[in-house]
Amino acid sequence: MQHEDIIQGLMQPVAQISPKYFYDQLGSKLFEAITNQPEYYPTRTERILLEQRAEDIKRAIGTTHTVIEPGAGNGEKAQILCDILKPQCFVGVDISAEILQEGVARLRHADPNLDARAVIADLTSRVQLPDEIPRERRLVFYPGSSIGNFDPPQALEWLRQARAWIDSSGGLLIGIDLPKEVDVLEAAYDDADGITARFNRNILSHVNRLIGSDFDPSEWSHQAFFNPVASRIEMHLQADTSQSVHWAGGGRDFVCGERIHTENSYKYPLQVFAGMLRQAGFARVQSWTDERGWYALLYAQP
Ligand code: AVI
Repeated sequence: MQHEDIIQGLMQPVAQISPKYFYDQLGSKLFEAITNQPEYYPTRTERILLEQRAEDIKRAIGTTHTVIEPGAGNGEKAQILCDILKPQCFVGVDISAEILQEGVARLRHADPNLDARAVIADLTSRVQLPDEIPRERRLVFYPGSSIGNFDPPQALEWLRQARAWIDSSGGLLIGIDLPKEVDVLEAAYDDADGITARFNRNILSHVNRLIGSDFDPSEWSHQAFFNPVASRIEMHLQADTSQSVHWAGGGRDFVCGERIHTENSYKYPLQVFAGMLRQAGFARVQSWTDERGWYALLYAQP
């Protein structure tokens, strides 16, 4: 059955839904809105870091033939990097076809000489890149601290996949969110305008469409807190009332206060993450951080 993984997750002792299901059309728009909230510092901090350190980053990376961006979304960050590196080819990989295709079209419009392509793929599985993409001088660009949404073993597996996409002439430029004061972290995942709460609840509407369930999103509250043991923000949806939810061939009762775990966002200390890069086959690692030490960009080479 399609989306069997969703049902399996919902039937776990602590119900869970993969964060990849946040990103239907509305979810992708809400995520974009989150990145503009004053509390959500990662996107802004990364953009400023990229712009301020452009010369150093360019010097470290050198000539790049192809930029590959998994999770490219609307191509906004790709635009900044392509302006800095001037590659000949850009390959955006994303699960949201429409937004990616618009983003790639925008990049092509900004630079008609750029060979910009879209590869629609689910990044939670191994992705095979089309053979015609040249192997030399590839740069895998993974901004936005998206690596933080994988659990550490999956993150390591992802870094190994990135290593397999490049040869010895290539590299990986990756953004990570660093540990910091709990208040700052928790506010970033629970903004005053309630956009993150809407984003979290919207996963239930998406799941309803995918598996034919009858979740009532208005019966669930957004929860976001820092788990210091695992060094991660956890997002959950908490049932406001006891309720029964049904889907084709099954269902589950939730008691008032019971939670569905929807996301982890890991905050890695720089040295811990540099160690993971080495484990994944990247021998040389350089990094840049903002003045507050909140966010880091790392450039890793084989
Ligand atoms: C996409 N990802 C890096 C975001 C994060 O910060 O973990 C997703 C997000 N969830 C809530 N706010 C933002």
